[in-house]
Amino acid sequence: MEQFKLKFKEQADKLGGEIKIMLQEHGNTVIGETTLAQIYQGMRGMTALVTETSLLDAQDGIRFKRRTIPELRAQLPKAKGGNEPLPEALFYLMLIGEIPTDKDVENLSAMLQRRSHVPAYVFDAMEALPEETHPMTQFVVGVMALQNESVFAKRYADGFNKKDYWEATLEDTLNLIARLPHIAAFVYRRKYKGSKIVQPDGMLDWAANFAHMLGYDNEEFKELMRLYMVIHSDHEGGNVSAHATHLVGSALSDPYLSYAAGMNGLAGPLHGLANQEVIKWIFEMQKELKTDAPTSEQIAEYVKKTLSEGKVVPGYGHAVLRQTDPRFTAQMEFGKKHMPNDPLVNTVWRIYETVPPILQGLGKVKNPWPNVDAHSGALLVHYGMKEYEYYTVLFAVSRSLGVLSSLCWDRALGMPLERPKSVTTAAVKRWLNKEVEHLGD
Ligand code: CMX
Repeated sequence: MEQFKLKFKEQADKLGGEIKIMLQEHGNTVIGETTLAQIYQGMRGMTALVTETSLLDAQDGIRFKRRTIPELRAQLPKAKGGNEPLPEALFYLMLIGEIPTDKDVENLSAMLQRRSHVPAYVFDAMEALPEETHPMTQFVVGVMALQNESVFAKRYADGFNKKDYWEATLEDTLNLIARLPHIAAFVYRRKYKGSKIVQPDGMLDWAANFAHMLGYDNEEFKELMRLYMVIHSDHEGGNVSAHATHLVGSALSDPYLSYAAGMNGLAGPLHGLANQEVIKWIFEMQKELKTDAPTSEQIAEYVKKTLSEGKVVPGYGHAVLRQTDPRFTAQMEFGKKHMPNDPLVNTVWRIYETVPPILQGLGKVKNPWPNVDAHSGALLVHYGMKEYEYYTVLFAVSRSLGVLSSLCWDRALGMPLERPKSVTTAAVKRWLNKEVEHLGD
């Protein structure tokens, strides 16, 4: 068995043992109360999941093994001549729990390269869709077609010991992560570049090869892809894409089925699709105002118009964060370094100065600050990627690193079927009227 797999198994066995003892000693410890409002209002603040890959702090943002985004940018290995962290290194950290050496990352990149072949029938399935089909739909259809390759599904059908679930899950995870950039690049080249496919370059790292297959060989764009793939990868377990992947995986659906479910959630405008909505909204603003450099006053007026039409300001707000998202800040730093005078990027920064006080003034928005999606599109447009409907596919490729690592942990720790209790409003009323003793009776 590959060294990487053995190392993961070692970590999982150690943690599994610790959890067993912890539950024997503290299994009945109460961790909080659930209010009626919480079950009607999206379960905000309800601790109900365990996710090993990352932990979100409302003020400091996401942490991976206690490391913040700025720390990751400083500590994770880089490509030769590059300054941004390699996503393979973060994947290693999420599974093995330590910062890898350059050699570890090289081995992992090579392992992904070896597994990256996508069978022709997958592309045929995507080709069968009308070209105008949304890129996220084309992408998920590709993933679903590839499900035929699932090692977990095959071994389960043959009947295998539950002790081996983790290994088949990790096998599928590695294969899927290796192949996703090919599926994603195919969607882009098919829809926007007349199906002129770019062959992979086996000498490049995972993110740089993805950039290359998309048709962007600019070194700065490759750096952007490395940063992009790192910062979008994971945001603890309760967000829609991570939670959906985990939930579906809890039925022992294989990693292809589980990841596809998560990505259908990512394709919602309140989640990952917000990155396309941001650029669409800015382009519409520029068109209406007849300028590519709107002033703060013009932006403020446009924001008020958006709100008066009953729409959200895309890229702002968050269910957990209560500060500017450090993933926004990391992209802002990238912009200041590589394109300080770009008009669109400057507009994103002017929006950042203008929107928070307006949202604060509404008195109901819990977080008026920008999230990751407020910035990403402007950086892509700078390098010529203007097809904003495609942006969520980039997010999806990155998110595979986090949600599939989590699925490996789920299987290795023997996480059970997820099945919380639900109630009807009639049952709630009966309970409030004291007609029954327990909610749900
Ligand atoms: N613009 C306008 N109104 C907003 C808002 C925004 N950016 N963010 C929140 N609000 C509103 C909500 O719609 C809600 O209004 P109602 O009470 O009238 O329904 C109210 O403020 C309270 O919402 P909240 O508790 O602050 O936020 P939630 O946890 O319910 O929702 C989120 C979080 C992200 C869905 C919301 O802030 C939003 O819709 N933002 C815009 C879309 C976006 O950027 N999504 C991407 C999030 C990051 C990601 O997953 O990729």
